[in-house]
Amino acid sequence: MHIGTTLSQFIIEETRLYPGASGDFAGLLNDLTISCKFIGAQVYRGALVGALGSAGTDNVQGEVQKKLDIISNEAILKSMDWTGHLAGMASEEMDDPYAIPQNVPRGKYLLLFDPLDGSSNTDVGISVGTIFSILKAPVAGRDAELADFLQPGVEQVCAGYALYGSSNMLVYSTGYGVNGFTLDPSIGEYILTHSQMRIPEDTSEYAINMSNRRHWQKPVQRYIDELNQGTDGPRQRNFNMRWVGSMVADVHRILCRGGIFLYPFDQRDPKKPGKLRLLYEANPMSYLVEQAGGAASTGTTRILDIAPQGLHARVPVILGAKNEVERVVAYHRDSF
Ligand code: AHM
Ligand code: MG
Repeated sequence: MHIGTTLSQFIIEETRLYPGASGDFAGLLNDLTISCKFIGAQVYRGALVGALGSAGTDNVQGEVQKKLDIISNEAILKSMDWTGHLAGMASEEMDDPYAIPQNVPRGKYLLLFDPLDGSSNTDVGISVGTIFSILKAPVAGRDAELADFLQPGVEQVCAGYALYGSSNMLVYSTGYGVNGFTLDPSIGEYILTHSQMRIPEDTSEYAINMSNRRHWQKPVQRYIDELNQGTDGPRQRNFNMRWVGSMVADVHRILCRGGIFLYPFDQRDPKKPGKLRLLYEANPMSYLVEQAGGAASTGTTRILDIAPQGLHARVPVILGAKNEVERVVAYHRDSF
């Protein structure tokens, strides 16, 4: 019996790949993972500590906030704001970027996060997660401004998520592939369990909220209709559907056993070209998916190339198995 590679060990070893690294980044990532242990613990205690249910407030997107949204947001802010590694933070749960307290030195990184993605699922015992994206501050050592956060996803220096599922798992990438760690609650450490996760180029499994079919554009309707025709249709084989409704869980499944995930453009609200937010949902997940050999597109544009229009900008998301994503992109090209 031995402990295995701990996340802290792995982070330090990986940092050695970056000559001249100061250790700031390793410190930042280590601190962030402590919040993920804390949030996981609150999610798992759930009703025992009165953490389920709504908080009675709305966030900037007009969505009802759950108590756990607020607990998770505060946990990350408070465990990260004193570290000196950050010039600013931005979250799904806050209208504007969060300013680092006056007495703390300004660091060289920006942290963007969705503190509890899929939180409407907490009340019914379904997996949820924390998504994060780390950028370099354009100017280190001063307070970050809104414009500093509006960098395309290719600029991310790290992206990842914690999944609070049947285990608490931490999955991240700094550009050298994607690695997954499972929390061993008996010692309170994340241990490397999923080395170099890869997404096969082909798949027979897709994830989409089918109830929105009537709102989609033609290329996505065509793609999904063909999958649903199974052996009788042009794909000449059967496809299986899974939809957890927590992006972290749906993407985690794709990193573990392949698949394609779509939250496409839909025509319900012209002000919202999709449901998912670019900076702290689509970008970090697209980074992970590309690092694992998959692809991520809006249907017409590579997600990581998009110049963000605002902190909470939304985009259509189609990601996962490369050949399937390319097929959906080709259907878009054919129809416009
Ligand atoms: P949230 O950040 O408010 O939780 O919303 C994002 C979630 C994603 O995790 C998930 O893929 C999607 O919303 C599910 O949407 P729907 O309820 O339309 O199926
Ligand atoms: Mg979310």
